[in-house]
Amino acid sequence: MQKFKNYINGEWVEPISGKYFPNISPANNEDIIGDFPDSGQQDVDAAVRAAKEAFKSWSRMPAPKRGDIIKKAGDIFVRRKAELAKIMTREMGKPTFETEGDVQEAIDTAFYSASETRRLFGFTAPSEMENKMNLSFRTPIGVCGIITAWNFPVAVPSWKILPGLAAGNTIVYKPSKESPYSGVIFAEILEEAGVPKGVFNLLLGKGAMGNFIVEHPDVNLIGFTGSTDIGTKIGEICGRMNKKVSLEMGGKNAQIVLDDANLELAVEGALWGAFGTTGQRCTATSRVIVEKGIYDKFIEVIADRARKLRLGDGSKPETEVGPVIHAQSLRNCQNYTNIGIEDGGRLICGGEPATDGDLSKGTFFKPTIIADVTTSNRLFNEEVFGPVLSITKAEDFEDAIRLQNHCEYGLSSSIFTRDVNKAFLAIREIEAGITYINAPTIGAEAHMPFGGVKGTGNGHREGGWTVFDIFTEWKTVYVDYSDRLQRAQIDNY
Ligand code: UN1
Repeated sequence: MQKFKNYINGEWVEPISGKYFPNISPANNEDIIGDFPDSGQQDVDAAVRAAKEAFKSWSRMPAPKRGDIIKKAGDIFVRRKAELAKIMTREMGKPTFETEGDVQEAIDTAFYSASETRRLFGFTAPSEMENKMNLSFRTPIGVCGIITAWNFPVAVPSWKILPGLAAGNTIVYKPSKESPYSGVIFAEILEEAGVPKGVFNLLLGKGAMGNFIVEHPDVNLIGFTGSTDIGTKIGEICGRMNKKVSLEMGGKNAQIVLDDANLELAVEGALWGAFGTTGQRCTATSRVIVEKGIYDKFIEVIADRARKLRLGDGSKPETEVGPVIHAQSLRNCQNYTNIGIEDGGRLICGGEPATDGDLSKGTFFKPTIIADVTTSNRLFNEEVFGPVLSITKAEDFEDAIRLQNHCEYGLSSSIFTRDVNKAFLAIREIEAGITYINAPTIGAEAHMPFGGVKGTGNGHREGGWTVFDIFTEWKTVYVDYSDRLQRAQIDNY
């Protein structure tokens, strides 16, 4: 069995404890991918020490020079795209066409972040006094602890790590224990691109190790993507320690379909939004809210299409939907299916694990649709993170918006309509960080702000130019060239 290593201070090293854990493919429980370090406090200490030391020189390197290295990382991601996608599919399950898209998102982020190093604009403003100049510019923060989930094992860490590096920070990165191999390749790519030693450090391990990163006094910022439960705990610790923290957590994203919508398109959108990545995206469509005039027709068409989706090993070209991540997730999908029905929903299709032939070796759950789900149904309100879609009937446009906003999360949203007025009203009224018009709730692009309102996050946006608000502090500078003491607010009034 291949043994993998951590990457600390420019070296590939074994965990100090000598402990490892196996990583098993969700498509085939006989396929053990390798043994990965089960890192602990001492490994975290070593990585943070290296990152703190490396910050001194990395933060002083001219930003465009850092950009050259990140651009090179993007080129290497291009070169290794197909190979990396295969590894990602093997360890987390989604079909290869999706993992290739995942790597592409990292490529886009690399090139965008690299270009931003020539554009990390500051602001100037007139001083209220004569012969004085007011400036402000972005400065890096220090050591950033990055903790991410397995569902986008390359794209999501790239959203944080690459702009974080571009801005002059150093990184201690803990990927999910379900996708450590993708983390190893990520580190290999940054190493080959010429990221100096200590600037980027990879620590493999389980959840408890993430805590050591969060609690480490020399880690200045935490960037987290994962469950609301864990994110909230991280937020509490960072609050207590006065650490900057960016949290990207759950979603219960809804797609609204109005009577005037292009029905075929709305069905296509819901299928991709709900069952793409086997429903395991924070942006996944988990609720469809359909206006009453086309409610029955919509259910008929989508059920027919959902039943025909081809489940299987993501490495096979014919596979449309891969496995869920592990047995616990499979139980969770079953549990929410049962809740959805017990709370008054009507099972339309799926609702059970898929076990035909080779599927029995993995953790597959049939694409599931439950209709007639009302706001009192727990399925309407709680995140499943799997291929379980609920459908709810709306009386009219206003009712659809009310149902959409009846939700503790606010990440993504969508509306299918041909009525331009209703589309614009929806943009204004929907409580979510992202709203799509005539497109599904998934599919954010790397150069646009990404994040949610309400229970989804804590007010930050990754992606685009806004990610630099996370990874930089503002330095304000006053230059007085009057050669006399000018007291603000006093001498000038
Ligand atoms: C996530 O599920 O954490 O918009 C990120 C999307 C993808 C990113 C999803 N580009 O669906």
